[in-house]
Amino acid sequence: MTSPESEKTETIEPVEIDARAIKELILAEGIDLVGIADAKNLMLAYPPRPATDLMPSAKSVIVMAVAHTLGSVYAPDIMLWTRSKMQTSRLLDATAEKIGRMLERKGYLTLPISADKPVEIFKHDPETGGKFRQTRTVGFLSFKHAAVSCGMGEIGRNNLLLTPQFGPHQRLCAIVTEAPLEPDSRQDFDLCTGCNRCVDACPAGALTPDGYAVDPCFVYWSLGFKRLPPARLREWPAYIRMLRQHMKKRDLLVESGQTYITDVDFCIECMRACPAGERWKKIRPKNLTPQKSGSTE
Ligand code: B12
Repeated sequence: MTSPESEKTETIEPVEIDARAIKELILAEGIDLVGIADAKNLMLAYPPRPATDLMPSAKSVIVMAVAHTLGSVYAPDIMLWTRSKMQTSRLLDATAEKIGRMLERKGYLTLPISADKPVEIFKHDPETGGKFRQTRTVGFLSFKHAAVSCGMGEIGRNNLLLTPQFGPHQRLCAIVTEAPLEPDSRQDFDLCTGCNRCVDACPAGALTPDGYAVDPCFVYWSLGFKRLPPARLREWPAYIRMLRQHMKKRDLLVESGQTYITDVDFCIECMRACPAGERWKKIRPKNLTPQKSGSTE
């Protein structure tokens, strides 16, 4: 029996599954960058999240990137960027599902991993069992590290993937598959000049020239708070003062409704401040003022 579905897909699906054909299909969907990494040779970070933990028979990891619109990056209110970010995620996720189903029709088990949540949530340190001061989250696969593994870019001082084309301004997604696709090799780039604009722009003090601290970043990104929950008794008065300041201007109930619907973020200053990205040289506005967000005092 021939179904309309199979008639339609036969004309667009490659006969042979190879890296070039898959990349062409993906780019034709509107994806800006695509690379392929060897699933058994991924660069890992801490905590390590190997692709073979997700699929022991995995051979390849396809990494895709969609650039944000620069207008949304420079928008006066972060909510405008957040909405635009959702659309980049949708394009990535829809393409990952489409390619995933196509690869499975060809006989290769395939797992698309969303550009967005879910993430694994840790209240306790898996090594020591001790309670973290601040809950930590980790992706099922690190897209940044997968992207570095296939020569798409480097990780900059802002702890983000920088590509020669778009600097840090792209959203990422990946597909883990049994399909044996020729991997792209890692490359050396010199995209991060160490200018420290991201360090200066970080409202939470999470970035320093020496590195990135996840806890203050998480607390600011999710709640707009510049202070971590108090670890000592003497830190409580300042923390309560900060909460009262926020409560004077904010309505957390209304905000959380909006956050659940549109996945509002509180901060992208480390991305915005970064001058890397060749494609945008001509259209990048000269002045960058901090974006208004729910937490702006
Ligand atoms: C969880 C998460 C967050 C969390 C935690 C960040 C973190 N680094 O852990 C929070 C909410 C804070 C966050 C913030 C941001 N994120 Co984020 N985030 C992710 C997500 C889902 C997983 C990150 C991850 O697991 N990385 C792997 C770990 C191993 O590497 P790492 O990030 O370098 O390492 C940190 C953790 O391991 C953590 N850590 C340290 N010890 C421990 C111990 C335990 C037990 C745990 C769980 C974690 C942990 O701290 C490390 C740094 O020291 C990814 C999507 C994905 N699946 O990759 C997006 C992603 C990395 N985020 C992205 C972005 C854009 C942002 C923000 C700008 C916020 C925003 N508005 O979008 C900021 C930037 C922060 C920064 N400068 O790094 C983009 C980056 C795009 C790019 N160009 O690189 C991604 C790839 C999403 C996407 N689909 O494109 N993010």
